[in-house]
Amino acid sequence: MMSFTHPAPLALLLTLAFSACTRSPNVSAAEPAPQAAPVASPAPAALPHVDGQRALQYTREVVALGPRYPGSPGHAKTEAYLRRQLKADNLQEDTFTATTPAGHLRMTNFIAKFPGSKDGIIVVAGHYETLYERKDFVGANDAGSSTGLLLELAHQLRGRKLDGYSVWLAWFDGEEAIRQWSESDSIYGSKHLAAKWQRDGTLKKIKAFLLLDMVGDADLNIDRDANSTPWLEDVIYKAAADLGHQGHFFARSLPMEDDHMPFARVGVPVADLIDFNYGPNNSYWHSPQDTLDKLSPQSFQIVGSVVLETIRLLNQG
Ligand code: 1BN
Ligand code: ZN
Repeated sequence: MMSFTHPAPLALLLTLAFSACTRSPNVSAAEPAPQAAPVASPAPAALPHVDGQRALQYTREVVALGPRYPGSPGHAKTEAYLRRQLKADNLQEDTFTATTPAGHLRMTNFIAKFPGSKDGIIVVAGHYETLYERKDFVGANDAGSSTGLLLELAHQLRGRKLDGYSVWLAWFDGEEAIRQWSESDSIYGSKHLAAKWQRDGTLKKIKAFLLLDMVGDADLNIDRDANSTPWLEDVIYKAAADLGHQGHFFARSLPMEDDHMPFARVGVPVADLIDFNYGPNNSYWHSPQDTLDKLSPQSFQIVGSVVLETIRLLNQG
């Protein structure tokens, strides 16, 4: 049985020692199957180890479905793909009708729940849809990367007994503006889910909300978001430093408006892990150049392992 409760150096050693057995033998061929991670004897189950190649493979498969803006064929295919990948994961679908400048649009958030022994929830989220009516934009990094990395986190958490807080993974719809980014025209999915979780009491149980966006850039520099919760960013930085990845974190600080804001506004501790410098002067952002060749498995591995280490630290505190 894996545990998040080992001291960091031991956890790291065991992670490294067992990392070979956590890899799927053939992740570059067919769509990775949504199987439970092995838990049976004789070998003890490995600690979760993020496989950057597999995260990139999930991303590749999502990108291959085409532009995935609400109402597009690629969006419907992505919904079906997420359902297939997450069918073993207590998947909840949150479908709603968004009122947008283009009229009423049907949107769906997906939430996969991995129960823990401790009272409280850590949410890790990202968005999966792409820019509205942009047929020239496949969004490999924005936000194929977070879609793929969240699927790899699900792969790691699947079938494990979590000793700490429950971990809920969320794939948001409707992050991008339909016409022009504003408070009313953006982040439709996260606004909807935060309001729903406020009504049903879920928000009170959330200990931390970690947002992933644009995390696959080969030139990885995660910004420190001035709208996020400082103590939670400090935990993330400690996690990064403990793993030797601090050089990729928080060299620059800037305020980000993104899917974490509806949760921040109602008092949930939040952190937006975003690399908002994508290509020369951020020129690949929202451009047809946001393609798979700009991404690296190492970046997925770094961000994913920092997320898991952050969860382990939060469980200790
Ligand atoms: C991030 C990726 N965002 C959209 N796609 C949020 C954002 C909105 C970033 C406006 C900068 C400006
Ligand atoms: Zn975007």
